[in-house]
Amino acid sequence: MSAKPKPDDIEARRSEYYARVGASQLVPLWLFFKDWFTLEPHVSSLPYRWSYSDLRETILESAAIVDPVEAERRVLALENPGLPGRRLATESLYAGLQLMMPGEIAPCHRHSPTALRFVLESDGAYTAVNGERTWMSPGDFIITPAWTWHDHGHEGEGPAVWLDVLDVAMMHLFNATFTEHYPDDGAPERTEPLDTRYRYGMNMLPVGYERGQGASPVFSYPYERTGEVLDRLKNTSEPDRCHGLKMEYVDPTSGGPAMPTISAFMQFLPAGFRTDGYRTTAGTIYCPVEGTGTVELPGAETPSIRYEPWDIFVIPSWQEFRIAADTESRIFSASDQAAQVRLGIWREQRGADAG
Ligand code: GTQ
Repeated sequence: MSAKPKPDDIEARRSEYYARVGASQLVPLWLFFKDWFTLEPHVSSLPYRWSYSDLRETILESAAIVDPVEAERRVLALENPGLPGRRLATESLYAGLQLMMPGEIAPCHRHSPTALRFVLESDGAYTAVNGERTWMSPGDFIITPAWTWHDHGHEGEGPAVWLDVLDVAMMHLFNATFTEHYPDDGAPERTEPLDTRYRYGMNMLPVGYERGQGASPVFSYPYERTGEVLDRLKNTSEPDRCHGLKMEYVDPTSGGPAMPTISAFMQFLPAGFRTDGYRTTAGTIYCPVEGTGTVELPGAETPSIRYEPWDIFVIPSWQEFRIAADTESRIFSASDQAAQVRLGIWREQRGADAG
């Protein structure tokens, strides 16, 4: 019969046991079960805002320090203050601000991480995806699907600045990161601009087109169209209590998110609109295009964040928030919702009691 050990024995026996199993690369689950299987997400990233007027000045200075050929990409990563040294905006997403000056070229490469660009300033810059150029204008949303060749150039005037969001942390987690540089500093043969839009983005598909699991074959979503959509719908739609009028950028061949890992949206909030409390497990990076307002963050160390056009702010996973628009606002956002939905783990909670 095994007697229950005496209380004075137990601590010593446990310590001895933990040391012994530890030496064999074993760890008792009961020592960390509660740390791991939390009742709710324990989130390290913090709500944070980068003001564009500060960012702009800082990124422009980098033009005198490094060129995009030496740098590969001239980008300042937006590092979340809750993730020091991690180079990430949220636990799963990297965000960076990229600068191109007139006449510059950023060399052609490809990588397994998926990228999106959201254009803040550009008059004559382009990004090419597998040889097809798309010209960039403020508010344009452009994707660079995993493993597609891409290079950027600037043939116009003034600085071109855009936000990059990449799923690098997910690729690192899976140890699935590959990068390749186009041979001999070249680039794929140029194809006709707009080819993919006419082929896949006009409510028709080539006969025999096989829908893949990957990203949208249409890679450019001009703001001219996005803005027109919001303008058309704002007067005829009742705004959602939590989102206002919010539209998702989709793969027109599947109806699903434009990228398999990252979801992207544009939302419209009327002047004076204050959203209901809301939270989601998808930590989100925002970039307002128009309007000013306040993001209220009940329970957070920073109780609120002000926003102006082109600021970039982060709302972490499971952080309750409301957006109060002072003036009519249009806000771009990107999150890992697409990946979470595919994995069957995405959650949201609507309503003022979310926190
Ligand atoms: O433009 O290809 O911000 O490869 C980070 C990695 C941008 C790009 C980034 C990249 C790029």
